[in-house]
Amino acid sequence: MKADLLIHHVHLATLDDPAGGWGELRDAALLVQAGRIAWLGPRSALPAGLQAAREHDGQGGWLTPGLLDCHTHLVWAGSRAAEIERRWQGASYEEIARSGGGIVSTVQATRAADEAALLAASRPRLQALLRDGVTTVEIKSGYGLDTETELRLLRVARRLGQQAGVQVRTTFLAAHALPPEYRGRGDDYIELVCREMLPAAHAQGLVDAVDAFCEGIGFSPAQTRRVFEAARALGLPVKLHADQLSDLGGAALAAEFGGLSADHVEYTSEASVQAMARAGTVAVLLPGAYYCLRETRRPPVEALRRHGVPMALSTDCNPGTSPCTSLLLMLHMGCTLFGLTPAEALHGVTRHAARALGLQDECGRLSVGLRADLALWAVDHPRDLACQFGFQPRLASWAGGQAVAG
Ligand code: DI6
Ligand code: FE
Repeated sequence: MKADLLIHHVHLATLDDPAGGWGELRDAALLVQAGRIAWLGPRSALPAGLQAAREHDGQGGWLTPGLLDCHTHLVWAGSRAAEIERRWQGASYEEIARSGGGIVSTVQATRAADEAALLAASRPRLQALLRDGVTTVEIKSGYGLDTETELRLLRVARRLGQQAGVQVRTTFLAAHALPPEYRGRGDDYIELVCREMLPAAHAQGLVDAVDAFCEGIGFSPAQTRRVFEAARALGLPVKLHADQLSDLGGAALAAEFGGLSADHVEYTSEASVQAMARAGTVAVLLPGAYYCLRETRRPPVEALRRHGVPMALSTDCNPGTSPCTSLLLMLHMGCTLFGLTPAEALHGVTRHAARALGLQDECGRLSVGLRADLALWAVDHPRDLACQFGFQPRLASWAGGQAVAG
């Protein structure tokens, strides 16, 4: 047997267990051929006559699937530090948004930034995620809110992935906030999103999924439904910022459209959880935003478990509510703040995160035939990845069998 890469002297946590186990395999080895996992098993069972072009000594560490950050707004310009300071002095996120700050202030800075400036501002954020073992990142548009800038954001997102050699999935989120020039004309803006912006972005092959911010300070369920119908007409999957600050039935709406995921879900009702379970919609939990906004209402983790809704975890990396570039920290917060188990948290950034992106047959598990997206960790057990925070346990990672720098 021939292989491009042999990784040996490792333990594996395959996360390839629908029952939620670690999939532990001690004293193991893994082979990569043509960017895919070609073999894995106990080292003692390595195929006879193996010819590996390269070998990597795992130093007795743990090899897991490369992590997926399945919900980010990683491409933006400008800073919202002053606004976060205002919040610490007592102003609420909604107050700031309604007074022209919030998302709209990032939109102004982003519209003024060209592609090179956006790449330069965003690359360090991506690099930081990669140092946490991330090999797939979802990046949303939504800080342009006009056709030209939304397309620019999606192009920059794709380019970042190409330059870093990792998988980037792009989500169209023009229905993120109402641009100032459409004040009082939300329906007209949604018309523009559906008739012009989304078709233009899709025609350029820049859209993997469509998202919206369904919220009192965002768009109504009726407006969200129009965006989803436009997505469906183009054959694009949907996901939704749902029930983050109030229960508008967003998660159920996402489920009704067979959504890949409903994200945030702090205020999601049990009926909506049941709708998600029926539709196979993943709940993406975002503890960074919950923490940063000092939210007290937790997502309904118990109900999600009871109804078998897969839970993913993500950074929500964005300038206003989760200025965070550590997915490992989200594992810890998922356990501390939301009551997940370490195994649930790890599944949330691998198997279930892949599903939230429609990539469940591509990555997120260690299994023969899947992409060789791998992360190698200097830990005693993979649960340490969730139990610690601020450590930098990554020894190496590979995307499609290629070493990831960072
Ligand atoms: N919910 C969020 O947490 C982010 N977007 C959204 O719809 C926040 C975006 C921002 O404040 O810039
Ligand atoms: Fe978000």
